Amino acid sequence: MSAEPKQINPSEIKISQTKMLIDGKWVDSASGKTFETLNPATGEVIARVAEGDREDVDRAVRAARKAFEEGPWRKMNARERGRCLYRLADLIEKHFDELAALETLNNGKPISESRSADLPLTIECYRYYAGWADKIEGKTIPINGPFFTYTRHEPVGVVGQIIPWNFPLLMQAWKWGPALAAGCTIVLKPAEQTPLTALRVGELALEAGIPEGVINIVPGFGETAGAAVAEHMDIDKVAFTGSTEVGKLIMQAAGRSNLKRVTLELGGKSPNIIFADSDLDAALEGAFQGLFFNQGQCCCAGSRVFVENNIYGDFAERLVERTRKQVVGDPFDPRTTQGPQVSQEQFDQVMGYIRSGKDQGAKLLTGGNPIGNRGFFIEPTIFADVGEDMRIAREEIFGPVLSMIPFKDVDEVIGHGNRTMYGLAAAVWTKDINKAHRLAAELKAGTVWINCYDIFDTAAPFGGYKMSGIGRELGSYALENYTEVKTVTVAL
Ligand code: TXE
Repeated sequence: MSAEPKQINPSEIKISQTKMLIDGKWVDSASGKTFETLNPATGEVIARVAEGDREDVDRAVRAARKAFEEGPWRKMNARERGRCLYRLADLIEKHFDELAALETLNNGKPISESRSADLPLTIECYRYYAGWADKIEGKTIPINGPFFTYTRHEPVGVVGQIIPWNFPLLMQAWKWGPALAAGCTIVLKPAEQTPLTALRVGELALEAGIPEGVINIVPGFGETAGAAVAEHMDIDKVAFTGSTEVGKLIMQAAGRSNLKRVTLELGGKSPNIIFADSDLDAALEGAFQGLFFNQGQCCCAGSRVFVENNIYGDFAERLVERTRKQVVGDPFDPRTTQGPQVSQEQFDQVMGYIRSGKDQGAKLLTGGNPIGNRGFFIEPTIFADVGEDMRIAREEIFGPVLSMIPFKDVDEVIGHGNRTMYGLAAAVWTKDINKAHRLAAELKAGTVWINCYDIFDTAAPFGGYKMSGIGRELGSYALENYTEVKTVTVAL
């Protein structure tokens, strides 16, 4: 990371790329259409970006197919593929300030967080998978008879990747890292709200020496460009991060088309469970950050905070007190800890949930209102006494709205914590090691944090139970998504 930046003037941020990347060239869309991308802090247009559709996805898939079958990527020494990824990580690091500013401009997240979380995690992810490129190994297997059997882990082929807007750079890295290490070629559709850093990283990928056609980027909308990826007959695998609703559509499209492999990382309603015997200062910060980090726009947000009865009142008071220290405002001010929601649509959705919480009788402890009349800012909001059947307890809000729910004992909180269609993450705060491990085993979630929250590492797998998704990203597990296992048997 470089030294602390000076205050950035958003109008001085350079937008170097607004076209789409197909076969190593930056091109306009086939239709010539473009769409606006906005600064969520002001609602103003930053740039117009090439709008991809079916024909562009087709072109991108043809390029990716050619690069996969004929190009140097799959046949290149695995170690050289790794070197390309290391160079990409180095280039992202070299352009750290520029990319952090661009991410904040397009997404609205505080610059301090782009710099302390998004950029470092992105760079780390590319480096981690660079190291994997030459370590994807098969097995030898002792079968009956005079045979020699071994497995080859081969790249799955052309992969379609559809990503959301909440962590644009990082979601691109989670998708590109393992796919490129495995030797796949890619058609990426970034979210329509936040295409700018994806395109800039595309430029850096070419500079890093990733050959033409290996990565293709088609910005555009979900129902058009995204659906074309999901339905394409020549895409071997689709990886999607976004809403559960669209995750279902992706799976249906895969089923209707060519049974492409599907991995999904979807929504959540994660329980954050606080026992009276925990380190309450740490639990308080964990409850606060677990929800309010990234404007509440995290798939693993701890949006249901369960607090043991005997500390519930005090904890609520302290949590409200803590929200007063949240600095909501200009995401380029280094002191800001909460920026705007990403779009008008998301702002409206979150405000709708706040209204429903009030209407259904939850107790509003703080917040609940928009801030200012420019950009998509919402006060940090806390509801107490949230009933199990209320919409704010069941549905993903994806905004700065925390729901507090009291509980009496371990059995009750396990039951309640698991009564959700989601299962992405959970956290438990206690000093009792037995209780901690019992909950870790019984909570149906892909990640359980004990006495911490949002601890992410490129090496640790992440993904969901139930309707939070299919498959695991990160770590060595993610490589399985991008490889086919071939069994070879030789008669001796
Ligand atoms: O998601 P979408 P949206 C949740 C969160 C949020 C809600 C809606 O609750 O409030 O989803 O957000 C592409 N075929 N998450 O509308 O629509 C789309 O262009 C193919 C959770 O932004 O799922 C974008 O690139 N693709 C989440 C991506 O899917 C389609 C992160 C995500 O958009 C498509 C984001 C279609 N028919 C939202 N329709 C997480 N798990 O982190 C849309 N897309």
